[in-house]
Amino acid sequence: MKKVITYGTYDLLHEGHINLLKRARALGDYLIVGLSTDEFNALKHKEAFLPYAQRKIVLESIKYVDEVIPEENWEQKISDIKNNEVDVFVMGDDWNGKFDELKEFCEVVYLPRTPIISTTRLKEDIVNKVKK
Ligand code: C2G
Repeated sequence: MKKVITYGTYDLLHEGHINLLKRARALGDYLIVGLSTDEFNALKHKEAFLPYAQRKIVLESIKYVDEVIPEENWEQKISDIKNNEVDVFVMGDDWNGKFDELKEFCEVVYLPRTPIISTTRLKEDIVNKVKK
């Protein structure tokens, strides 16, 4: 079984997230998502609109996702890859090159981001709509 792993906040799920998960899953037979905890998001200077528990429920309902584990720090990727016998690490190419050190442990694939859409933009659009 070829196992794939990817990481992210996956807040306010949108097409860009789904496109990434779909393509990541297609690279193997089993997809694990390391979902950023609220505490780790604080380290990323990122505040999710939805708490971890809700983001986890949403991710686990997606047909491309086989397992969700907590992402609590930057350093856990190597142990996650080893402990889960991961063959492929995938991220969107906004992270291009940032995780090349993982090439020692598995294949590293950066996939083109879906243009335009982002959680930040969604939040801005919602605020602007409500103001009208
Ligand atoms: N993504 C994408 N296209 C978009 C938006 C996001 O392909 N329009 C991808 C990102 O490249 C990432 C994944 O969807 O691979 C999740 O995006 P985020 O939730 O924004 O993840 P991020 O905050 O970048 O966290 O250790 C890695 C970090 O946890 C990544």
